[in-house]
Amino acid sequence: MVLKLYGYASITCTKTVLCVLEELNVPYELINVDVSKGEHRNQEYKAKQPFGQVPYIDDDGFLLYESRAICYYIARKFGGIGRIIPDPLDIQKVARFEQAASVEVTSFERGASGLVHETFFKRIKGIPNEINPTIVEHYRMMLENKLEGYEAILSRQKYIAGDEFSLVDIFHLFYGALLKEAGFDYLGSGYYPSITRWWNEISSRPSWKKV
Ligand SMILES: N[C@@H](CCC(=O)N[C@@H](CS)C(=O)NCC(=O)O)C(=O)O
Repeated sequence: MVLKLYGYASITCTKTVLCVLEELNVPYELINVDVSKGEHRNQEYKAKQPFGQVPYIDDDGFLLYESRAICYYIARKFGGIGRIIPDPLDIQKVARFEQAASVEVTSFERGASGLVHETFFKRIKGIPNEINPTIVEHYRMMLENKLEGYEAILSRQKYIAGDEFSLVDIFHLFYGALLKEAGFDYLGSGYYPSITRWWNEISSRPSWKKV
């Protein structure tokens, strides 16, 4: 039985999981949960994903939610070790990978998702009048501050966890792409040259293009 991914592929972090499935050529079935119709809010759905969010997977009866945890599981099960996650015996590589993974959550997603939720998501929900410029400024400054660090890291190495492409690069794609949609083209504009070199490379991979 192929792995079932329950998610909403157009504007959610379901895309992160899809990208990993494509990157590793894993057969899967995508089951659409229409977030715009609130299909993720009922009790039956919450029995599978207690926060009433997408995505989750059902791998032959094994249920798992949280997109990053799902990606680790897929990478370990479907040949991603040594390709997008490090060999667990290489403890220094693992340490650098975990460092990068922590940076993504604490230094990138916090600012990027804050900006995207306050601007782009409010626009597509039809409530642009609720955009609060003070909140936008807060997240904009938070992200800009962190991107200085990203520029320094990426001027010394090809990818965020070292010189090899990894799952942590994939973790940046979803909010990275939405930043541009939101009108904050920090990554691709060339303003931060090393970030733009990295961004152009990771966002043009066939797996992400397909997603
Ligand atoms: N940390 C969770 C976040 C899940 C999440 O925020 N899902 C969003 C889409 S990216 C969602 O379901 N939004 C609809 C809602 O919360 O009503 C993960 O990575 O899976």
